[in-house]
Amino acid sequence: MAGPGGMTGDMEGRQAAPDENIDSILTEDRRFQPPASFSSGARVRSLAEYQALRDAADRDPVAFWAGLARAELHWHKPFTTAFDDSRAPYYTWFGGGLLNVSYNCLDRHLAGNAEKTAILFEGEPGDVRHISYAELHRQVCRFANALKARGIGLGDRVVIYMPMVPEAVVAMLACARIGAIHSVVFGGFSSGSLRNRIEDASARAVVTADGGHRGGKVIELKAACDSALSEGCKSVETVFVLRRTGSPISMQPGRDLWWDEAEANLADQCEPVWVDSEHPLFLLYTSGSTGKPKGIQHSSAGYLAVVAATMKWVFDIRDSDIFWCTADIGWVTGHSYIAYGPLASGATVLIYEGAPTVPDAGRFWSNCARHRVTIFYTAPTAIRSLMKFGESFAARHDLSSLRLLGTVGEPINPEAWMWFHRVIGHERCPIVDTWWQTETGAIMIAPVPGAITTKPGSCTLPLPGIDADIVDAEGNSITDPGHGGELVIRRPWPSMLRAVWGNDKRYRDTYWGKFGGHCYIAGDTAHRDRDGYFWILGRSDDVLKVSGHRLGTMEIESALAAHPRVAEAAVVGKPDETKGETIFAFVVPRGARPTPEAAGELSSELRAWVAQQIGPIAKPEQIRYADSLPKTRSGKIMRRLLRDIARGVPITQDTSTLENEEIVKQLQGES
Ligand code: 7RM
Repeated sequence: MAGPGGMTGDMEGRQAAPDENIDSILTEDRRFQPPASFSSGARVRSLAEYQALRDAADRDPVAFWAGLARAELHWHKPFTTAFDDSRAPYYTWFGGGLLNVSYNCLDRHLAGNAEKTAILFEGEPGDVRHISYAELHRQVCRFANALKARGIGLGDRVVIYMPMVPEAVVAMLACARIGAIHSVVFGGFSSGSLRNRIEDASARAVVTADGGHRGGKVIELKAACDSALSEGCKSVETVFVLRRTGSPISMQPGRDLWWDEAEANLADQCEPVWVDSEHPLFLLYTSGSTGKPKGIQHSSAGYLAVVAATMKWVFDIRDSDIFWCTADIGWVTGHSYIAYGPLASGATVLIYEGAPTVPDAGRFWSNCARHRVTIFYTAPTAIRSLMKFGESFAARHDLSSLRLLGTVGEPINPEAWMWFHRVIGHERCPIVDTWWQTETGAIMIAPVPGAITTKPGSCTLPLPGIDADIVDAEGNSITDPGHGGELVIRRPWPSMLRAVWGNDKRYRDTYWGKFGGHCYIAGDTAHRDRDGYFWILGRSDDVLKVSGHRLGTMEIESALAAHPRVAEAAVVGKPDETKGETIFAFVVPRGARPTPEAAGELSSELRAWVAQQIGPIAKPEQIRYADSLPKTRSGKIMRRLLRDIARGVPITQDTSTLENEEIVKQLQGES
């Protein structure tokens, strides 16, 4: 599968040997200039214009961001202190200012654009709805009033566990309207994961649905919610339940309320609560290198300002665009580029409920054609899996409305990039490969499409104001082409995370704990090429990206270890052509190692167990059993050895210190 540049998907994978990557990057010589027709009408039209923006930001970053925040947002009261680093790394932005995020996403568009479609919805079964800004405003106000009627107010946490329907966005904006803090939990997470998140945030309310449509099946959200709430979760007073699938569910009197009944007779006007710039807009739990996901806390003003700016810089958003981001609302991509970015921009956003392969592998292209999508933003894993079905599915649909394509979530291998470019973009649409994280809030490194020449597999250059760098172990900048290091951002920016909910130390240590502070550590490794372009190699910590979903190896290990038949477990990622990575688990069983026949059965049981503990996305693809795990003298699991074993490549580590070398054979499945 090597492309003309000789680069394979594998080499792009996490923690591939640095020299393999260097070779591949140095030999990828394809270049794609912004089409003149695109540049001429773009918001940023040339390299010079991009450079001027960057220079202005570098000369005086605080003044740059302050100007941007004034331009992008409606302020109820202007801010007085653009940036405060006196409590570093607990930085604050736009102090003294008051605003409301839902006002910025709705009310300010009503004067000129009330009847413009805000949300264009298509359910998996094919039901379509057009919701105007005026109608969305009414829905948000009504639901905000329903939250208030149940005592929810400023600073209260509300967990949203919903299918991909417009009401998920309505619930988010309703929280923002009254200053409640939402925490959206991905609908693919299990009741156990939901419970942990409810408890960590002490949520007062949960918003869910009877179910959702996905992959031709009904996802039973309310049932999962009931099971989560059956233990602990004492903070939850109300569960709002949207009718979506009509599936039979049970309602607990006093606690559970149907969405429509909760808002019956309530006004469709609701005064926005003006909050401080730094008031938390949301928490979003994400995996790190410990067993416990962290509640990433975002601000109101700084977050929205940069998200709105990136809609212009990266997506070149215009009034006539139909913008479609295929992410789930439960991930940060859905927060920033389904809900807040498009709506703050007054754009029309398509929300699609279901799977890409229902009724067939042409569903994405059919959606693009029927809704005249102009900007299409998706994940490399989705592109790779649709590529496998061939070109005929895309050929059957009219993709002429598309003008810009984007990717996010993991490195894209040049082969998939080229397919996206040719088969979907008809060699006409620039591709923006966008690097960012839950923690960064908005896109940080990506081509500005009218200005930057792209190279397949590179996210190119940092956006204006973003001081991205690659450093060695001492924090020194690495500029030599082909030398990898830690990806960092050298100064704070407004949409950065503000906290890890309830854990200031984890925030400080994880993100700012090295290189003398003031330097944000992303947890990724990267290289720069001769042109200064960034090439992301993968994570430098124990975080996996499986089909674009972020998971921690430790989380999966602790789920496995909680099973009565498991004594110990180690999980590593194995590069995969379609999914990016798959989960490979090494398990030390309690008692004797299972016979080959019994192993199959135990593995099915463990996979089901992990699905129940975390969610189906966390199921190990492969499980191997051994009498013990390989450890260093200090007792650390030798993960690099396990990764080599999972890949099936020759072992390069010294295994002579292992107490029992026979273990390696067991782990390799040979004895
Ligand atoms: C937006 C999102 C973050 C991690 C990040 C990287 C990886 C994201 C790209 C990428 C290569 C990209 N948030 N990542 N985008 N790697 N190229 N364009 O995905 O918090 O879920 O994950 O995803 O490893 O650290 S996330």
